[in-house]
Amino acid sequence: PKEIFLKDYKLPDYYFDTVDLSFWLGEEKTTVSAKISVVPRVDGAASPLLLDGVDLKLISVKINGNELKEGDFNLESRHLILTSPPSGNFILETVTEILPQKNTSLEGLYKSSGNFCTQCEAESFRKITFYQDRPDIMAKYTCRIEADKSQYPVLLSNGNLIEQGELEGGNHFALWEDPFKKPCYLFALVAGQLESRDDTFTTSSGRTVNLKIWSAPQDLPKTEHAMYSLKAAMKWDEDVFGREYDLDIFNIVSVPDFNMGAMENKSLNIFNSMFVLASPETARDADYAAILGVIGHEYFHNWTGNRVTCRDWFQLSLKEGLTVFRDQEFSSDLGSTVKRISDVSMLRTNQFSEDAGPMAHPIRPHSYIKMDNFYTATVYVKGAEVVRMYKTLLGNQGFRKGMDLYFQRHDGQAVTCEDFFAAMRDANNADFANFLLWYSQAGTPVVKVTSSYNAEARTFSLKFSQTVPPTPGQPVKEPMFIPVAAGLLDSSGKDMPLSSIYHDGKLESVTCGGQPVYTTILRVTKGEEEFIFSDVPQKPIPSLLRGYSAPIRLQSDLTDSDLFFLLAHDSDEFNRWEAGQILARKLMLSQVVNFQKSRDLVLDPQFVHGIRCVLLDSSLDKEFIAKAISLPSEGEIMDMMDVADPDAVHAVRKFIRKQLAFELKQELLNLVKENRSSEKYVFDHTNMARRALKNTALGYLASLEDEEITELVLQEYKTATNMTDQFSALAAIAQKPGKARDDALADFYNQWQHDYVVVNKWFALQSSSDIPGNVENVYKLLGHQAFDLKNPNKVYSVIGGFCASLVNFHKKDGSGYKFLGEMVLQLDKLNPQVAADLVSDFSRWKRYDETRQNLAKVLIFLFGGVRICRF
Ligand code: BAL
Ligand code: ZN
Repeated sequence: PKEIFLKDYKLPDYYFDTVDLSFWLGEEKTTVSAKISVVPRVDGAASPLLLDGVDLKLISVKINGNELKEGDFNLESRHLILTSPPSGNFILETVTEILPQKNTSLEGLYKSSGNFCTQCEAESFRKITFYQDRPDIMAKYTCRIEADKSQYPVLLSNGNLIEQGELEGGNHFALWEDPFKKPCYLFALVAGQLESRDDTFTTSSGRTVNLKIWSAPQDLPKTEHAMYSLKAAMKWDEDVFGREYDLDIFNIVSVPDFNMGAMENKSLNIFNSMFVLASPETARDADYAAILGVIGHEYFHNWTGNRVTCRDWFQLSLKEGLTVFRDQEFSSDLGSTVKRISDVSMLRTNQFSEDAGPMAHPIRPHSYIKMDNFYTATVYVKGAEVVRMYKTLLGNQGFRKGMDLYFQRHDGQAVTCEDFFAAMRDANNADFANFLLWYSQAGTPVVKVTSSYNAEARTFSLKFSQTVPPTPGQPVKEPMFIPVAAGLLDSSGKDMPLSSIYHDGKLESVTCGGQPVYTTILRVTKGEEEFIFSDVPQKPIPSLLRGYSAPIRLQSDLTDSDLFFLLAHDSDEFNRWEAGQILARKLMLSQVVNFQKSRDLVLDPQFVHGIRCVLLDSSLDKEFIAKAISLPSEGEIMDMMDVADPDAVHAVRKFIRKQLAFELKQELLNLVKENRSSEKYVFDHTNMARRALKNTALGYLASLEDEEITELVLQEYKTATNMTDQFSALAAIAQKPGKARDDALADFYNQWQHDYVVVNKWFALQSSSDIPGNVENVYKLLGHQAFDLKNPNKVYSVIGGFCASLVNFHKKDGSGYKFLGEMVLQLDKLNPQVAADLVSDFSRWKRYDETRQNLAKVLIFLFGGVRICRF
């Protein structure tokens, strides 16, 4: 396959107006008939029409009813080329055969767990029929499905069901019509033995929408939370963005075998069952929250992605970054007060490492070989941060104005990131300087800030300097436009009123409606830049990058005592947490040096004191406390080192956790006691926060070598009345090898072996364990009766889970690399997309020491033999 460049984009020579598809779903093969009305872009021009097609058997092709003969077309391995189509509009009809039963790639049409199902994004519609498989071809579709009625009683596609009926031989059909133009990646078909949970939603204009969530009959009781989430998302999009749903039916289907988390096909969302199915006994709070977020995400795509779609795949972040931003806001508005903290942690863990490695790419890549490899943390999560910056700069109302203009201008169109930028700018008459660089420059900007107070002049200065590190293909970078939300704390910890700032030789007022503000947005746009706050009566402690207002690494001159002060007082919750994290990172890095020099590890008593104060502060939200006492991840610390040392980082993190548990044992025991509840499970903030704090405390305690604690944790496991508590206790027990661990894991499997979603959690808990030599256990899990290499969820649980334990994956004997290498080679034959995804766990091999690099090179040689090699 060849590399495709953004700069080479050309308008298509032909558009498709209507597409009538007809499927005969057979047991050996499926026949697909497509009737497409083709409209040349330029009247009278008759250039060849190139159709994409992969793994298709062409049966016939007709133009305007006349069958084409050999010579009228070229059939290549990935294309059907009509060499001289008629000038003017014409009707193209093709008949093809495909083999969904043999399709283990889970792309295009496939059959798994007894049902037919599709996945077309990004470029897999071409595995269903010959088509111009690109998102700027938007057409109106009908879809007729015929199949055996007893095996496939439910036949679903996009849009409205306009006809259905019986056919000879026990077969039946359904005819669906989608009144909205769509790109082919949003096409969907599902057929099988499914049942639905039904409900309705009344839109703001009074229309009734029928909602159906389909699953295997036995799973139906576990779709209640998904339905709640869907209705909440529909209401939220009306309230916050004025976006109403546009059809009379909305279907969600839960399937066990799916490459992605979910897919936003028009009115027929298909979901990986892990993001639909939940009950208090089988799903944790985190699962409930993820379902809410993913159901919201796919629903929100109806406007940001479907009604307004992408011109080409380089623009993926236009829909994904925007929709992730929308789902983050939705989850946050529905009560998750620490959502921002979780989202930033995710960005730091997954995206920062991508941005600093060989796969670094801007949120809008310049080129790709296989688009599937660009469904990345950068496109999604950094993309969402870029959208968030518009909101930070424009405020709620300005951002809404920009969104309204975007929909007004582009409804029904396939557009670009510049179109989004222009809508935001034009709706607000805004000066966005060089903001577009966020779309083209890769790498995480590093911003240094130094501060000084002038008591005589009553001014406080902040000097910024920024650099964007070089990334592959981009050795030199320009300064970015970075919005820095800033406030100043006085000596009592209160926010000082801010009224004016000297900047660029001018004194600028920062008041709002004549009133001083407590947080202001500094627009940092140059390599070096100074902002001087005027009228500052005492030396303040600055709180910078409040709410994490830009996706950067900020290096400030705040002292440890400033950071402890911010941890105790900042009115910005995010920065309060951040102060604790900076202190923890410094502490961990200092101990890594001790470990490497074989010196004793020590825990700074001031740090223990800071954590104790947070634990005992009853004014704080419990979910916030749980976050604030959690240490940065091992990956985050390794990212800060010149040469990553997984053994040292692991030992240090473990040491600090254990030492904290030792010092704070009584406080942690109290938290466990005070936050237990035997009441019925409720998914709301208060209860989730309580459980989060109790279980975080329990996790700390379980790191101690202490009989009494082992008893306590076992007791928590046995008396748990919901999965959140049961699984947390199991994870706590599983920290240490031994009989208690083995027994608890066996007991858990016995209890839940009938539930594959729960069994996947059980797999992941074991495979991601940091117990020494865990690779042997993981090999055993591959042979477990519940494991199946064809199911992506199981692969991610067992193989992906193993790679998440950095200390075992990067083990110096090379056993972890060898394991991944073997698995990837096997998987590449079954499901290349999942194989490629796992390889990304390996992309930062150059960050490690020479021994590990040499081991890694062997693997890279192996990967080079398969086409998934990405570095
Ligand atoms: N469009 C692919 C799945 C998602 O991001 O919604
Ligand atoms: Zn999405």
